Amino acid sequence: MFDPDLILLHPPTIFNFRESPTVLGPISDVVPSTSVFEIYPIGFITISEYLHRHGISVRIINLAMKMLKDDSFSPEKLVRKLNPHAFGIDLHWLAHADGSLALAELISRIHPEKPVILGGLSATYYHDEIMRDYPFVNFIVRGDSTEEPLRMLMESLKSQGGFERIPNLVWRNEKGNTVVNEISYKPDNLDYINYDFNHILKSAIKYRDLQGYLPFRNWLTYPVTAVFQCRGCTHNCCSCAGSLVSFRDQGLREKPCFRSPELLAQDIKKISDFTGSPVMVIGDLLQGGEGYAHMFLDSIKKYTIENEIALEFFDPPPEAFIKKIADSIRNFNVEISPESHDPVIREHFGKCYGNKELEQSLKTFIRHGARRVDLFFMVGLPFQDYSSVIETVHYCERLLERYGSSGKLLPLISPLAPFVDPGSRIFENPDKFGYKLFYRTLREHREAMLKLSWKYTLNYETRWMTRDDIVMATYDAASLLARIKVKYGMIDEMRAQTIMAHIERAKDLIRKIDGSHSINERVMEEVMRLNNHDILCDKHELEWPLKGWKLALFTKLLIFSENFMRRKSREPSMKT
Ligand code: B12
Ligand code: SF4
Repeated sequence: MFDPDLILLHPPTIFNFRESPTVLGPISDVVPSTSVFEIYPIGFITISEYLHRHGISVRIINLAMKMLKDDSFSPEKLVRKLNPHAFGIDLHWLAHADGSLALAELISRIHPEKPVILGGLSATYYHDEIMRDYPFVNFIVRGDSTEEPLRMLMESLKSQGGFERIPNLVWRNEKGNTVVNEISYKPDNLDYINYDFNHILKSAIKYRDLQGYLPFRNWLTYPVTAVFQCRGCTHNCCSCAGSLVSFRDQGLREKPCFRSPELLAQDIKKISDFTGSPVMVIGDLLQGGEGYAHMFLDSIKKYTIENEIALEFFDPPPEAFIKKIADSIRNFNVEISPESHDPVIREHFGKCYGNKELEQSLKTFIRHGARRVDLFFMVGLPFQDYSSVIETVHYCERLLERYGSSGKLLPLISPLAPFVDPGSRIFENPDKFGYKLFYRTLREHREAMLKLSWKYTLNYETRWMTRDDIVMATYDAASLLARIKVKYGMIDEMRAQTIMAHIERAKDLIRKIDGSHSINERVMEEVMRLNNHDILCDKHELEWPLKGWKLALFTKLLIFSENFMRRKSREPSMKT
C-alpha cells in the first residue's frame, strides 16, 4: 500500500481503556462520541486537505474508533505496519492525556527514527512540560491554526534544518535544548482552509480504510456532519479554554477569526449535495456581527436545502433575526446553553441574560417553526449548590409545561467534566471563582484519567459543592429529569427506567469503589459493562431526523464499501 508522508492518529482517552476498569460516568453523554472520546479534531480534515493541496500526502487513522469497534484489534500491530515520514497525534482535549502520550511512546519505541509531532489546545498549553518530561515527543505545533506551520515542518524534515524559521513550532536543538518559536501564525480568516468531506471520502478509499476515517462509533447509522464558523470565541465563559480572554492570554489570538458567510453557506450546500444528514453549524452566527449573520442567511436561502440544520446561540437572539432564520432555512434546529435556571449563576459563569429573554426567544423559535430547541444545563458552576441543581430541573419542568406541548423543547443536564479546562479563567485563578483544583500538571491529569471513578477524575470542587455533591447532584438531577420527560411524553416509561437503572448501578459502583484502592473482578466486569451505556440520557434523544433517499443511499454505500475494504484486508466485518 502507498506510504503517506504524514499519518495523523487519534488516540482514545485512556490508551488501555479496554482493560481499564474506570467508571467513566457521564462525561460524554451530551456529545456524539462515547466516553473514550473517539471524535478526532475537525482540524485533521483541514490539515489533510491543506497539505494534500500542497503536495504532501496525509492519512488519518482514528485509532480510538478501531479499538472501540474490535476488541482484538492491536494498535501495536497496526503501528508496526505503518511507514510514513512522520506521525502526528492530537492532544487537543486534555482527556486524551494518557492516550496521546502512550501512543507517542509506542510509536517512538517501534519507529525510533520517525518524528512524532503533537498538536491541539492541550499540547499547546502544556508544551513546556511535554518537551521536558516526554523525550519521545519530538515536535509540538502550537496554536489553533497549524496547517501552514505543519506544511513548513514537513518540508524542513526532509532537509533536517530550518526549524527556527517555522512559526508556532516547539522543537529541540542539537544540544537537546527546547526552543519555543513564537505563535506568530494566526490567520485572520478561515477562508484558506477547506472543510472538505469529499477529500475525506476519497482519502478513505485511497487508503482502503473507511473505519479509520469515521468520526464516531454510530456515525454510519447516524451520519451527522458539522461546519465551522470560526476559531476562538467572543464570549468569556469562566470554565472554557476557548474563550476570548483565554485565547488572548495563551497568545493564540486577539480575537476570533471567521469563515466568510458565503463559504460557510457553501460548505452546507456541498454536504447536502451528497447526503441528507443533519448539519451542525458550530459557533453562534451573531458572533460575527449582525451583518455577518444576515449575509449567511441570504446565502443559504439561495440553496434549497432539506437537511436538518442546527444553529447554536450563545445568547437568545432577537425576534427579527429568528424570523429571518425561519424564512431562510427550511428545517432549522436550535441549541442554547443557559447553564442554570438562576440568572445570577449564569452571569457568574459568563452569560448575561435573564430568563425572560430566554423564554421570549424559546417562544419565538417555536412559533416560527424551529424543529427542535435543545437547552443545555450544567452541574459544577460557580455559586451553584445541590439544591440549585435540583431547582434547575424543576425549571425545566416549568418550561415544558409552558412550551413543551409542541414537542420541540429538549432540556438536558450534564456535569462540567472531566476537567475545568487548563487556560480557562477558573483554572488560572481558582480562588477568585471559589474553586479548588486537585490537579494542575499534565502528568497529574494523565493520572487522574486512570482513577477508578469519574469522581476522582474531576480536577475540581467548588466552595458550594464537593466532588461527592457534584456526582450526586448530577445523578439525582438526571433521574428527576427522566421522570419529567416521561410526564411530558418525551420518552417512554421503559427508556426512563433504563436511564434510572444505569444511574443506580453507577451510584452503587462509585460507593463500592470509594475508599478501596483496588476492586475485585466482579465489580470490574460491572464497570466495563456500564461503560458501554449512556448514563444521564439516551443519546438518541439528541439525534435530529435523517432525511430522504440521498441519505439512505449514502449510508448503504458507506457500509458496503467498509465491508468490502475489510474483506479485501481479511479483517472482521463492520458492526455498526
Ligand atoms: C466545536 C467544539 C467541539 C466539537 C468538536 C468537533 C471536532 N471534531 O473538532 C464537539 C461538540 C464534538 C466537542 C466535544 C468536546 N469538547 Co469541545 N469544543 C469545541 C469548540 C467550541 C470549538 C473547537 C474549535 O474551534 N476547534 C478549532 C481548532 C482550535 O481546532 P481544530 O481545527 O480541530 O484543530 C486545529 C488545532 O487544534 C491543531 N491540532 C489539532 N490536532 C492536531 C494534531 C496535530 C498533530 C497538529 C500538528 C495540530 C493539531 O491544528 C488544527 C488545525 O489548525 C471549543 C471551544 C473553543 N472556542 O475553542 C471546545 C473545546 C475544544 N472542547 C472542549 C471539551 C472539554 C470537549 C469535550 C471533552 C466535552 C465533553 N466532556 O464531552 C468533548 C470531547 C469530544 C471528543 N473528542 O470526542 C474544551 C477543551 C479543553 C481542553 N483543553 O481539554 C474546549 C476548549 C472548550 C469547552 N470546554 O468546550 N467540542
Ligand atoms: S463555552 Fe462560552 S466561551 Fe467557550 S466556546 Fe462556548 S460560548 Fe465561547
